Amino acid sequence: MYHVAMAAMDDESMGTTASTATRQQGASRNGAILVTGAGGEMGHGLLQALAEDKAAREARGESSPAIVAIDLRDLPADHRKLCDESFTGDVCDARLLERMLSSFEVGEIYHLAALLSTRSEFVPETAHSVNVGGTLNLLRLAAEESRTHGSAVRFFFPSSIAAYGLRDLESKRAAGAVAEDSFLHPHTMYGCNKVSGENLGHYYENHYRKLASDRIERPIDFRSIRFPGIISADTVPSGGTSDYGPEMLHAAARGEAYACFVRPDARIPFMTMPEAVEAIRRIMSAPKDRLSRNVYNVQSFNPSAEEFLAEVRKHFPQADTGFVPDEARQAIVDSWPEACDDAAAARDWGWRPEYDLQSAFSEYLVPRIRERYEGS
Ligand code: AKB
Repeated sequence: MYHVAMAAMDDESMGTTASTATRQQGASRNGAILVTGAGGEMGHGLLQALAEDKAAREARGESSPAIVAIDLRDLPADHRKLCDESFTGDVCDARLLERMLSSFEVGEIYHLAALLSTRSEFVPETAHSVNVGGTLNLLRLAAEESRTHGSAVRFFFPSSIAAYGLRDLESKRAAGAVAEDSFLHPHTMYGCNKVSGENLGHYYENHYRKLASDRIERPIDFRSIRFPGIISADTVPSGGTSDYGPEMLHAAARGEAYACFVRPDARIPFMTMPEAVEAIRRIMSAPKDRLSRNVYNVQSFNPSAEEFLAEVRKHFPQADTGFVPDEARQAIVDSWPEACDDAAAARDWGWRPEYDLQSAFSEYLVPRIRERYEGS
């Protein structure tokens, strides 16, 4: 396990690094699975899953690619121990990616690095640069790697319900559970970035360099899930607009007051983090000929904010939670669907929720959260 700090380097230190990391001409590189944004909420769960799969393959005597992580910040130790090498830096930094490629031949990518919906609304152009520019960097890297090793690079792109844009609350309620090809007019830069990422993935898989005489067919195998709000017992998200769910629960568990920034009737789909990681595992291991599309919906439950609070209070009766709607953030939530039709994911790659709202609390969230905050 090595950690290579590549963040914010000046030319001298980059020079030093370059001398050791110049792409090995002719030497073989280690096969690798690349995870960007590995230090985030989903990154930890995904690294754990990948490390488990790697250990299982090695226990069977099978060779297994290295797990390589990139994040803007140094990975926490518990993340770092799950991967073979980690790089600190920006996925928009082509030189960082080049130096990673000097040691590793990438066959699979999980591109988690992104600015979420709320934060992106304060710096929309930066969000575009990170969310779309970073994705383009990784797609190009994948296509070039495919040309090098001759196989399609399997590419996971986490999209979001933010890709949808229901015109208003009445339209949202009338639409009910939306399917993948409808209402794709996002109201946020983050949502625009997710739709862009989905379209870029489809282009790189099917049409990359369409007119070039030396184009290669299908350099990547692009797979994407439009995640709903995700609730983790281990981490509290930041910068998202679906954060009110996890924030409300974690505040109650810590015995802290919480002012929920959406109305009591606000309703969007959610799932737990373990379910999200399992969904990634499933879609990425599905035979390509089973997949009828690149992008899929999933959801586990879709409570209103007041139904969510009622569930919180079953376990934390003292929860000091009020509703203080933030009009602007509420408008974002009102543009997102109240439910997602996930029949295609169920049919094509066996998606099914592990929990409903009640069991998510009783079997996963509350036991883990009590352990985290109460040590019980
Ligand atoms: C957000 O709230 O921005 C994200 C999302 C729904 O994609 N959690």
